[in-house]
Amino acid sequence: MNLEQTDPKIYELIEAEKQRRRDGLEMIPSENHTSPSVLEALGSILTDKYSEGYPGKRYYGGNQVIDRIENLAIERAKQAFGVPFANVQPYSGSPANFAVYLAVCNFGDTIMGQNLPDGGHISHGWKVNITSKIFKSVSYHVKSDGYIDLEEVRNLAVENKPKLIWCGATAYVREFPFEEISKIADEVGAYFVADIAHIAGLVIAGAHKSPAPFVHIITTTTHKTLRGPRGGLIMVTEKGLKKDAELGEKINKAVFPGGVQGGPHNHQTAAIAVALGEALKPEFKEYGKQIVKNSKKLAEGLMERGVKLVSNGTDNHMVVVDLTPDGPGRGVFLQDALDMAGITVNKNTIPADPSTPFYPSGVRIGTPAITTRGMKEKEMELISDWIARVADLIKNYKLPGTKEERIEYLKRFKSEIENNDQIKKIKSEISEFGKNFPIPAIN
Ligand code: DSN
Repeated sequence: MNLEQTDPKIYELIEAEKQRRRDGLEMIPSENHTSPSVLEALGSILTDKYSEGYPGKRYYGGNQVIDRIENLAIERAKQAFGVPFANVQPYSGSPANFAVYLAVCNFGDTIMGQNLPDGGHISHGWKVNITSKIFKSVSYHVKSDGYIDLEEVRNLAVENKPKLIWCGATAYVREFPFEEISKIADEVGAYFVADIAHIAGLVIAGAHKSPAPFVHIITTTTHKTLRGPRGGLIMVTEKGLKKDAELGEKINKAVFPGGVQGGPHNHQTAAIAVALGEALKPEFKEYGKQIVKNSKKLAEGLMERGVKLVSNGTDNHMVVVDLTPDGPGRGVFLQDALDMAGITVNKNTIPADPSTPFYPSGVRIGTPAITTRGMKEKEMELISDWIARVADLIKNYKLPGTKEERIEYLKRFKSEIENNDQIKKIKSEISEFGKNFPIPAIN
C-alpha cells in the first residue's frame, strides 16, 4: 500500500505542493531542491532506529549499521570543509549553535554577533531569543554601504571582552570578513565561530572564501546552498584544536547528552551523507559558482530597472531589495505580490530598518534553487524583469500605522493584486517558462 491509498489527504497535499513549485520559482535564499537520492535516504527505514551516543559508544543495541552511516557522514563533512572534526547530529542550525554555546560558554558570559535587522541570525543573541537571556549579548552592525563595520566590531570586542564572537548571517550579501574578525577575536582571546548556514555550498564549491583557516568552530545547516535534507553540522578546525585540544569532545557532549537533543535522526544523517557525497563531486563546484554568477546578474538586472538593493549588489547567492524609497515596512507587499505572480521570496529587514521584523522594509531573493533547475545568466535577465515589473505595480501601497488598519489594508491589497491583469500575465509567463527547467525529484 502506498500513501495515495493509505492517506489520500496528505498525498494530495504533497502533490499540490509539487504543482505549486512546478508553476513558480523558489527564490527564498535559504531554500533549494534536493536530489531524488537525498530524498530516498531521508525517507528510508533508518528513521525507526534509536542510537543516542556516538559511533562505538551508544546507549542502544543494534547500531552496527548506523555507526557506519554516521562515520561516513563525518568523514565526508571533514573532507568537504577541510576540518579535523565534525559532529553531524544537530537537528538543524539553531540547535547546532546552541550546542556551541554549551561547549564553550558559561551562562552569563558575553557573546557577540551581527545585529538581526542588519542581517544577523536570531540565535546569535537577538533580543527575543533565549541566547540574549542567558548570555550578555552585544551586537555589531553593518555600515551604510552594507559591509560589516569592522571598526565597530573591534571597539565592541575590546570593550566587552566576549567569550565568543559569531560571523555569519541570514541576510548579508557581501563576502564574510573571516580573516579580519579572526584577528580581533585573537586579540581579545574569544572563540571565533563561523555560522556558514547560507554559504556552506558556496564554500565547498570555492565560490566563497573558506572560514576554516581563521575560526575555531564552524556551524552550518545542511539544507540551503549545500542542498541536503534539513539538518545541522558542527565542525572544529585545526585552529580550534590548537586553542583547545578537547574542543571536539566538548562539542559532542554538548550536542548529546548536554544539549537540547535526544536520539539522532539517522535518516537525516544518511541523507546528509548523500548530500555531502554529491557536494564532493566536480559538478557541484560548477553549481556553486553558477549560483553566484546568477545572483550577480540578477542584481545587475534589478538595479538597471530601478530596483534599489542593499549594498548595491552581491558577492554571494542573494540580493536584498530595499523598498524604503517608497516608504517603510513595505516588504510584505512585494513578497505577497511576487507570490501571486509565481516567485517565492521572503520579506526581510534591511540595515537600519525604519520598520519592524514582522513588517520589514526589504525582501530577500536568492538563486540556489533556480540554479539547481539549470537556469543561467540569460534566465536571470527575464526574472529580473518580472520582479521589477511587480515591484513597480506595488509602488503606491504604503503600510498604515496601526495594527487594525494594516489588517484591513493588506486584505484589500491582496484582493487587488490577485485580480491585477499584469500579475496574471506574469504568472502565466512564469509557469510556461518553468516547464523548460525541471525540478529534480518532482518532474
Ligand atoms: N530561517 C533561516 C533563513 O531563512 O535564513 C535562518 O534560520
